[in-house]
Amino acid sequence: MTLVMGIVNVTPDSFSDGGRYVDGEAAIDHGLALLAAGADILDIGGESTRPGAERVDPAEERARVIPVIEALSGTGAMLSVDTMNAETAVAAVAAGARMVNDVSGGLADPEMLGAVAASGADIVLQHWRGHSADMYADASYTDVGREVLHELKARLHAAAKAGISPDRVVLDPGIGFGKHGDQNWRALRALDRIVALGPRVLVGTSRKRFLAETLEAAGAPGAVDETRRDLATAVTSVLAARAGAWAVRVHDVTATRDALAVAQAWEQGGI
Ligand code: PMM
Repeated sequence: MTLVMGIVNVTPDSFSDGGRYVDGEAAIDHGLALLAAGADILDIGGESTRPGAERVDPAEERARVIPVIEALSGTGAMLSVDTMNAETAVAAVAAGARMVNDVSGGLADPEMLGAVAASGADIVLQHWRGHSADMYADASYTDVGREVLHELKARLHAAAKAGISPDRVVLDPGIGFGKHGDQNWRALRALDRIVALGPRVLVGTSRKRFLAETLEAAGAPGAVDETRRDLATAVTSVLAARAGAWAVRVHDVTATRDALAVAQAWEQGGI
């Protein structure tokens, strides 16, 4: 079954958890709660990538995430660090992370691919066209699916050249990163072609703006609150699983686990 990656943001702001998990103790508790809810992987990040967000000083980023990784590594859970900084990635692996989730696919820090190669960790290479402060500057495509596919293939080759074999790579279409509204849906239509490249594939749609826009356009009237975004995320998780995704990255682990279990029963004709 598709794995569920629970999100632990150790930041004062993010796409959606604004201010709730700023302190380390709360982040550790949140990580434990996600594991209790059935998360297979925890993704721990100290830098917001919300559109418009400014960069965080790498030393501050490490001060946020390392104690949380150290504390959660005692659980034996698979931990991933959400960072674009090579030094943070190396420190996180030393603290117990087994995977580096780089939303820039190794583009933001020229040291990243070499550092991960040497660390022995796996790496998530996400489709990315620029930092959050100016995320939409390059959001123009003639064929989103083809371009995402092509650019991910280029990152896969760069990783191989740095000494990271494809079995250590996870590809991610980068939903919400340099993509407006429907561009996200078109990138998701390319998921089976991304899966066909060979490496594992991760999909992150959780609570993202394009889901709210879709519900506003087509769903029931009224405010699109967190509950409705989580329900929409559970649906995209099932569809990502059906397209062959190895894992989905979500805030609400319970909703997605439930949706995946129901879809599996449907496909198998029983539980
Ligand atoms: N999305 C966010 C942060 N990190 N990492 C991967 N691999 N894929 C994503 O889609 C992704 C990510 C932004 O979401 P958040 O601020 O709500 O965590």
